[in-house]
Amino acid sequence: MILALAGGVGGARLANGLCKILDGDQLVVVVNTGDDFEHLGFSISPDLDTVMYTLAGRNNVALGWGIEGETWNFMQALEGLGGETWFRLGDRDLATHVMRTQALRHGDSLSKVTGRMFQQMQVACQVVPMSDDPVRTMVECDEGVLAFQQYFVRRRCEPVVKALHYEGAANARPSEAFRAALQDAQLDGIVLCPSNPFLSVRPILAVAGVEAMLRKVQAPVVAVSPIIAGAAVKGPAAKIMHELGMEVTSLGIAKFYGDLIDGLVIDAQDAHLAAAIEATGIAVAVTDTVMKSDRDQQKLATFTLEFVSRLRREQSR
Ligand code: FO1
Repeated sequence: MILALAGGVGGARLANGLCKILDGDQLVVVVNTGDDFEHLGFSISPDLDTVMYTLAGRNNVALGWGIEGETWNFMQALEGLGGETWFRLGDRDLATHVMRTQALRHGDSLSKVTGRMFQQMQVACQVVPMSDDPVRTMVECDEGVLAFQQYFVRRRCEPVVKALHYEGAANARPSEAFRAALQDAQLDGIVLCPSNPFLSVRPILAVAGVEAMLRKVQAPVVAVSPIIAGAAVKGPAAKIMHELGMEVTSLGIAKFYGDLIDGLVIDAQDAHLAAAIEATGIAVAVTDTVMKSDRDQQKLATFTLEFVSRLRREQSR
């Protein structure tokens, strides 16, 4: 069984590759909920939705979020009434937020409503939120402390980041399925998807007890670097690394995760960094990591799982 930690576009793409090559009961995908917020009366879970739409083959590729073939009548009507339109909710996407909000108000957990929606969308693998308790990523920047979506969407990631805080994480419990996967004797490996390390992976690791449980896992922990040739494929990962004084390379990613990971998959364009990364005690595997098509996603997923198997064989020697 494989446990994958994901959030955002890169994470959703690798999770999709893993979901396509593994049987439904062989994969648990845990998704960041630090980006979640309440807006216009709705409970919005952007990363869960990006993963759901991607795994269901319904993601809006051009936008990188939301549903394909989206229309915007609701937003236009809201604008006409003088409502808040900086965070765009498409007409189709709106149904997801209505369903989630209704279920949460009714007393269902985020795990429960997420499970139901993934089932309705006929996604085979298990996808769960990192926690059913609220965790909110807060961005300490040159404009003060901004709630995540204020920084990300409203301010277009322009403010200079000084630090990130995951409000509520210290008191949040991992979701039941997440905890069970971390403690499962059948766990063969953990994959940290090429998601933004600060905005997607760290919030998951910050949930109470998660990092300690992860460190106890015998199976290999492998990350896929989201940085290629000094840039992020998508999003502000490179900008944030630079602002936090980190080296914007796969070596910087290796140092960020440190001894939490056993291996790092890096892009062929960064092959020259392999020796320096291995010198930190982390094994390296090199391949093309850009995922555009479904085929790219499955190829990278297969490569990553082979790397996990190789590390497991080496461990047992
Ligand atoms: N991202 C934007 O850049 N602008 C938006 O208006 C926006 C709306 C939106 C609505 C629903 C949803 O699930 C995601 C949405 N996103 C939007 C994406 C989202 O804010 C970020 O991509 C993630 O939080 C970062 O992973």
